[in-house]
Amino acid sequence: MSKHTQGTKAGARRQFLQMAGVMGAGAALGSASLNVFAAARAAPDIVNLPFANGLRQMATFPQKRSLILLTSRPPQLETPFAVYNDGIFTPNDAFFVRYHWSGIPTNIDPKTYRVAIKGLVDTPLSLSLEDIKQMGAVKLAAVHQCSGNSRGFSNPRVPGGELANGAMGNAVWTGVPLKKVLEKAGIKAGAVQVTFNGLDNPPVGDGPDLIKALDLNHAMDGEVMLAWAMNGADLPMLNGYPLRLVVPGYYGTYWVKHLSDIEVVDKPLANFWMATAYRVPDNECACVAPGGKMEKSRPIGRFSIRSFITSVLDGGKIPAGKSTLLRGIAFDGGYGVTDVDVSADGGKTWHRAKLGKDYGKYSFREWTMPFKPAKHGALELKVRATNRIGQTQPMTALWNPSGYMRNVVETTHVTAV
Ligand SMILES: Nc1nc2c(c(=O)[nH]1)N[C@H]1C(S)=C(S)[C@@H](COP(=O)(O)O)O[C@H]1N2
Ligand SMILES: [Mo]
Repeated sequence: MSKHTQGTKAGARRQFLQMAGVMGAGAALGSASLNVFAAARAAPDIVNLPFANGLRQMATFPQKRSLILLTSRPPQLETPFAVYNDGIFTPNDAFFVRYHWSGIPTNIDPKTYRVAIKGLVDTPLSLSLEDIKQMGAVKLAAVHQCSGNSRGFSNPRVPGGELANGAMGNAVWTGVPLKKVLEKAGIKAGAVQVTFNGLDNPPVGDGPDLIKALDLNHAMDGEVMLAWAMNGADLPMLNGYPLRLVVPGYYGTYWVKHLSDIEVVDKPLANFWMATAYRVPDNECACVAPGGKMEKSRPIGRFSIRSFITSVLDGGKIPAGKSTLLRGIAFDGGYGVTDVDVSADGGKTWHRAKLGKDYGKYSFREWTMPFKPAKHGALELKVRATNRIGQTQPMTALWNPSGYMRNVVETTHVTAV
């Protein structure tokens, strides 16, 4: 569980200033006022994520409240964990941000914006935002989560953005099913996959542009959508304005932002982003022995099942001899969470929690459990979810070389006082 307020603020600030001194103050502090987002600015706060090198600045970017800054070029922002206790849907201004390249669009005219539907289609299309919206809107509650969410906890540690648990969020997405758009264009025989590109680009010519692909049957499942709104408002620029792909139950790497080109192709896309990056061990657990290598790999797919306690954070206090309502969230890759169990003795005994309102199988699901510690002292709270197909969370963390799909049973240390 994230200890976002671990340690004293003054102590952390001192460490941060020392770090800034080592790096050169300009590199550490000046980077938050990047010119691609002149309005972005460092908010006067820092947090210490509970792993090595976990010191982060808080920063405010356009349309965003103060979020945890991982990098400013490209913008990578993490949601402070406390936000997940505010409600089952993550506010747009608190939603995490992740880009691979700093050549990102900062200003898109919705009148001239077009998305191309091309490749193996009967009728190539160039659709405006209005054209898309007029194809009919559907709404779907779905969790969006980066493959590397929680990577910072990997042990042994792995390369990549050192994230705590804040690279996830839940929203109601409004859009048109991709199926409808592809049917309008007409898919030709021989089609195998559909590829997706966005308006962002590598800042230098030689980096691989982020293009992702879905198998044709997945693209045509009627659930994958081109979304223009989340939680009832236009997508924030940093979350893919004016149109992004939503791939319910699948990791964020497929949720291409600022869509510009959708191409139907006759063979599997084998670019860097499909053939090299975002791959997991090709076995049941998507894991290898800690520190080991992948023998055979496959593209990352559906979310592993997870659950969190949100009502009390690690290091927190709850009253002894009095009932407290523990609360949290659970989600999975789209089969539907059926059970959430809570332990207050480090996993020896488990008690079934009550599930909250069901917003659909792709949404966060709230859980609650009244809990009355009999006596004062330290407690290890644990939470474990199970889904409709019997998937559950491991007691010890699974490991893979990219730190993807973390879903260990979380432990929240609290003191009954
Ligand atoms: N155009 C574009 N789309 C993208 C990416 C990107 O770099 N560029 N990154 C992907 C990854 S890895 C993630 S986790 C999500 C992040 O979406 P968000 O910034 O809205 O949270 O966007 C995906 N779509
Ligand atoms: Mo990601």
